[in-house]
Amino acid sequence: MVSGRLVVAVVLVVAAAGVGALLIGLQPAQPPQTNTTTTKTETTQTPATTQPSSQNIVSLTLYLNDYGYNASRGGPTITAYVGDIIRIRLIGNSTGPIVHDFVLDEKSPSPYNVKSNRLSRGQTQVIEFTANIPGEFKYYCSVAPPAGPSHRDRGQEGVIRILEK
Ligand SMILES: [Cu+2]
Repeated sequence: MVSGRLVVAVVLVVAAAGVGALLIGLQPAQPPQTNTTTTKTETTQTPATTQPSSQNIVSLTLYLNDYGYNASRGGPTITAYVGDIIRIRLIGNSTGPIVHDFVLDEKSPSPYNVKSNRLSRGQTQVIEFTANIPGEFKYYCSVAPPAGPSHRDRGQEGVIRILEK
């Protein structure tokens, strides 16, 4: 009956080996080096650096008629605040060889020195200036024929008001 014992012993060894193998198998495997190098695609959100401009633009169109602005006499009252940019599109709209302009200068009287070209019918010019001095002034046409009344005397002038903020 020796062979029977041997068989039991062999079985035990095999069983032990099996348990060992099982234990090895149960060993927690090294966590796989998942190479997830979290490549953070930095979406650098550049903040909008649009500095809000506090400078307002007062924009208007004036037809240079005989003998007024947008009219046959006088002109619209232009109102702006100190610091505003005044942008005026001038359109020549005279008859015949007559020319007109837009002037805001010491003769207005005013502390400004704005003078457009003298425009004939169809000619245009955009003038722009900063309303940096408050007050109420007259803008006018400086054209004066050698004889007879000047355009201003004929009524070609208007009021511009620059208000304190
Ligand atoms: Cu004129």
